[in-house]
Amino acid sequence: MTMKFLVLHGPNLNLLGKREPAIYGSQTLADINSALENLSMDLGCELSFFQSNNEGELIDAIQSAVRECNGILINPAAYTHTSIAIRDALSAVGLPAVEIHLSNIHCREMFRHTSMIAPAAIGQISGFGGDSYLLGLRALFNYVKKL
Ligand code: CA2
Repeated sequence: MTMKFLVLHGPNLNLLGKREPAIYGSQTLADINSALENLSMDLGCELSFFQSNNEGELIDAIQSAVRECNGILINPAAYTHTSIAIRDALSAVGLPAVEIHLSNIHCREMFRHTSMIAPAAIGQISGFGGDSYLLGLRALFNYVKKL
């Protein structure tokens, strides 16, 4: 059976490439999704994509994924540092999840050093711009393949 993964993008990531390119780069979210789509064709897996600025919608998407997906690639954006609700949703569905960050959250402000999400993820990739997502998809794919 073809593996399916949900790619979740948190708040403000819809602004990628349009604001603050010095921090988050010039790639748009559509560019990142299309690079992921290309990689998924090489790997032979299927992706679905969802971006929301709303915590509850992200949680609904995580809950729905349990019926359709083998894993989740998630950049929770600022909810990384605050959302016990997203962490609980990931723990509840029990799907393998990889936490993604464009920037290296560990060399930015102190409040970004803590991730509420990390304990519910199989791993975290942070600091490689759009490549963080591609590295994360490879890691998730290899992890699920071995299950
Ligand atoms: O580095 C990342 O991927 C972050 O998850 C991005 C979040 C930030 O709060 C996290 O600490 C690290 C912010 C996403 C905001 O994206 C923007 C994109 C363009 C312009 C403004 C914000």
